[in-house]
Parts: sequence; structure tokens; C-alpha cells
Amino acid sequence: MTKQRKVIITCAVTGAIHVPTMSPHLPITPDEIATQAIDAAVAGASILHLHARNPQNGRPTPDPAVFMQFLPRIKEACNSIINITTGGGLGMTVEERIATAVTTGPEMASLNMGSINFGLFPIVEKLGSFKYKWEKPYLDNTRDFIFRNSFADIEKIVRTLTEEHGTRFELECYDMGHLYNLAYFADCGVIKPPLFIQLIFGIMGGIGPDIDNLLHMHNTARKLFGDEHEWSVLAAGRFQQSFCTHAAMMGGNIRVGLEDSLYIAKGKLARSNADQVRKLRGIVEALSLEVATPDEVRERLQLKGGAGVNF
Ligand code: KMH
Ligand code: ZN
Repeated sequence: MTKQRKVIITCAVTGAIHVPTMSPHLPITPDEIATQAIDAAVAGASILHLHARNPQNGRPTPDPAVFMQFLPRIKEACNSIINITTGGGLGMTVEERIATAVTTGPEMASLNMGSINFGLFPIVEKLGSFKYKWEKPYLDNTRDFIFRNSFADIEKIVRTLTEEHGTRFELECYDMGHLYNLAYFADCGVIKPPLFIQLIFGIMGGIGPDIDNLLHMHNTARKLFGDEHEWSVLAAGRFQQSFCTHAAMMGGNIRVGLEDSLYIAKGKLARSNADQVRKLRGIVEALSLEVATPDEVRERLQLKGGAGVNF
């Protein structure tokens, strides 16, 4: 029997799904994002998946100038791998979505492996009133929103970031077909191993949060990519912790953070990203598993190292 590898914990710190009304603990300003990211790193997150928000009203922004208010600070304070979103937020063009990764050349960037509906509109009814004017239409408009990631979009993002910067990817798969899209790009050599595949459950428009689906996606990834891939799991909302626990038990890696869930326990908001990292780290260690350090992850995923980025 092969020894189980150390568990890679990714923390997705703020994202572009949740709106400020939903939690006072969602980091918004560059200072809040930096502080929570650094605390998550100290708690055990070896990869930090980062988005930016308008500091005045919390709306997701692709503006590289806003990212640059926190990226150097995080890099200086910790050794964790900085992973910049190319998914961005609702309504951003693909050019806007990749602008920060193109200018900063991170070690890692997210790469969404197919187009899907992305329904956030049911949240509106649950909230009732809103802190900022942009929040309600932002969520409501997802009734008629397609999260666009065509073959051409994916190829453009990969070629640009690989050729210009040697950036490698968190390959986000929201449904079975996305694994096959990835297999196409791996077979033709556009995306090179080792692949770091993020299996995503519970986004409205993607595959549902059913453990049978996790087994099926994991088995399919194994058939398609064999030894050439590492896999990780994220699940939205209340499924976050149970899916991460299953993934760790099955030999996978995990992603936590307020991008994916605002909660630490049933009905209880997480006060920080680090709270979630600490809780899942505790579960991982209770299973007699170890957590991977950033340098161990760099070696496993063949990343270029923090010295090679432009911030
Ligand atoms: N919000 C997650 C479900 C991205 O940043 O590229 C997916 C995500 C997208 O992390
Ligand atoms: Zn993201």
C-alpha cells in the first residue's frame, strides 16, 4: 500500500460569490484581505486563492491596482503560494479576468475548465435587505448569466500565462464534462502535468453535492490522468467541511475559505478564513494525516517559486 501524501490546504479568501451583507467577516479592503490571507497561511494554508474587491463597497473588481495593494504584503509576510483568480467575478470580460495574472505572473492561477450557468439568485430571497446597492442586481442577474469559459478562452489564458510567466494552474472542474475538456488540453499538450485539479460541488449550474458524484469525478480523473494529476475538493456552503473531510480520507487535497462558505458550523458564521483552516487542519490531523508545507507543494506541482513573480 502506498503511503498517503500530505494534504494540501488551499484557502480561497474572499471570492466573488458572497456579498458583504451576508457576513461582516468577509474580507473586503486590501488590509482585510491581506490580514486574513496571512492568518490563513499561518494556520496551515499552503495555497492562497485570491480575488479583489472594491474597498469602498465590496464589489468584486479585476483592477490590478487593487490587487497590488495586498499581493506584496502577503508575499512578504508568508511563504504560501499565491494563486490569482482568472475566473474573476460576474459580468467581467475574459480580458478583465486575466489582467492581474498577466501583469503579476503568479506561481499559480485558477483556470475554469468549461462554461456553466452560475445561479446565485436564490440568495436574494434569503437576504431581504442589502448593505450596498450593487448586491441585489449582482445576484439577481445570475438568472440569465453564463460563466463563459470556451475552448478558445481557456487556450488563450493558458498560452498567455504559461508562455509569458510559467504560471501553473488550479484546474477548476464544476462538472464531468470539464474533466474531458481538460483531457483534450492535456492530450494536445497545451496544459502540461502535473495537473492540480479542483473538483467543485454544489454550485447551482454545476454538479450537485452528492458523495456519489465525488467518487465518480475522482474515478474519472484517475482514469483520464492517472499519475499525472493531484486532486483537491471544494464544496459550496454547508457541504464544505464534509466534502473536504471525505476528500482527505480518500487521499485528496482540500480547499476551504470564505469564498466557498461563510460558515464554521451549522448556523454559525466563521469569524475568519483562518478559523476554517484551523478546523479542517484539525480534522486532517485527527485522521493521522499531515499537512503539506508551501515548499512541498511547490515541488509536487512543479511551481516556479515566489522569487519569479512580479510583485
Ligand atoms: N468560486 C469558486 C466556486 C475562480 O476564481 O476562478 C470557483 C472559483 C473561480 O474559484
Ligand atoms: Zn475564486
